[in-house]
Amino acid sequence: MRETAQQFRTEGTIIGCVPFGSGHINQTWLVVTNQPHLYILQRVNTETFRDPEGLMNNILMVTKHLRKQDPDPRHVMTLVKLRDGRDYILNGRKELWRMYEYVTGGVCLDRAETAADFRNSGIAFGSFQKKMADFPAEQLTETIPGFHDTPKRYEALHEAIREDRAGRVKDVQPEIGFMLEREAGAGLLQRMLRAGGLPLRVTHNDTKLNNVMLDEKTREPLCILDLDTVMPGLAANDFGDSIRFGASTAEEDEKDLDKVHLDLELYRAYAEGFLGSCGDRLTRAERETLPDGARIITLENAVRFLTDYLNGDTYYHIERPEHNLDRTRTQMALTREMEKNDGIIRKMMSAI
Ligand code: GN1
Ligand code: MG
Repeated sequence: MRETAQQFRTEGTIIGCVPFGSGHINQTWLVVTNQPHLYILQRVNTETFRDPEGLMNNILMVTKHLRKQDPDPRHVMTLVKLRDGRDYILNGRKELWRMYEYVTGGVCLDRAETAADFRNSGIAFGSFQKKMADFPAEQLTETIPGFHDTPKRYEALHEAIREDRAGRVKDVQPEIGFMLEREAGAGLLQRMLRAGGLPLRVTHNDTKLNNVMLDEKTREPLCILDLDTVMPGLAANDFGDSIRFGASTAEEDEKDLDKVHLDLELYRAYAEGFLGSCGDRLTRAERETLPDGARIITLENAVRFLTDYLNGDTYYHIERPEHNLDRTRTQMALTREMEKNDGIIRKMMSAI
């Protein structure tokens, strides 16, 4: 790995590479040198991202577009070139390696410590969307086709149930029942999109709180991380995935479900930040579907985690045998609370 890191134009000599972050798909290391400079080295999962060139082109175009509007190096991810001038390594084994400058003095949170932190992440994702609004979306590769096509995620669940590769179907009947009861409603946003009722935007599609970096001291938003899934998508999904992850009172893989609740104050704080920075760009239908986005993407994540559990844990990194099942259950608990509080949420949203 150090040999790989050495191919990039780092300042100083590389002393070591330490595993870093909490991503479920790619592998990430912090690269330490004998200079103050730090770097992030990543091996991108090319089983998941089947078009590595398209993905890296997206990132090059998107970071360039963002940098044009705000050149502060702490406000946008900066790729480090290779010594031979290339932007990334794609080797004969189809491994994709890339390096970023490490943004110093920033933090990424797995859980909001205060409502202000979460509001700031809403500002960050809202302004990301606003800055990307004039970018021609058709130039972007769809890095994972159908990524937030919820009915397609359901098809994968049905296949996993039919095949029952890990022999686990018998153990998760209540969870399967939960998903099936909600299947008909899960296609709402896709149907609206196809009927021309919602516009396609350039969206991030993985707007978890830990994908935004805040200033360690001031907690002001610095930059948006993980641009692998930036592609044409729905505003409601970006809003929704943030709520799913950050408005929860517990982490995504909490085992004790009594701890997992939807925090409406956090929900409101995020909505204020997000709408404050891009609300004027949204159509009325987009605004109205934001709570649907939150509920459906939470359900979608539950479906995806359960599918992976049934397939024998082949997609997400796991650290314990029932990790994907624990994740499924937290997402189910949050989905239920979003359903139960739908009226209150809509009232709250229309007052912002
Ligand atoms: C994955 O790797 P990470 O943690 O950034 C996943 C998201 C899920 C998320 C759940 C490419 O993101 O879609 O919502 O896990 N990314 C991909 O935590 O599948
Ligand atoms: Mg990600």
